[in-house]
Amino acid sequence: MGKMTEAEAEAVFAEIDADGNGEIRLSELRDYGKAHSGAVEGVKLADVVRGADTDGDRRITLAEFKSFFA
Ligand SMILES: [Ca+2]
Ligand SMILES: [Ca+2]
Repeated sequence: MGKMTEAEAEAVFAEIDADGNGEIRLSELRDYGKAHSGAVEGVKLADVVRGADTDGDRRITLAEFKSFFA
């Protein structure tokens, strides 16, 4: 999508990944969404889950996150 630099995407990923295990679970994304009006950098969280989770395991790795946002 090219909305962020890789460094920005990494910083946002770390913010959402509340337990720091290197994957964003849906519950982490939901918690983040509650605090941030349901959007990350203007992208709706529902679209993040649908678009960023390319292997369909319902978790978003840093690599998936970066390829979606950066
Ligand atoms: Ca996590
Ligand atoms: Ca995934």
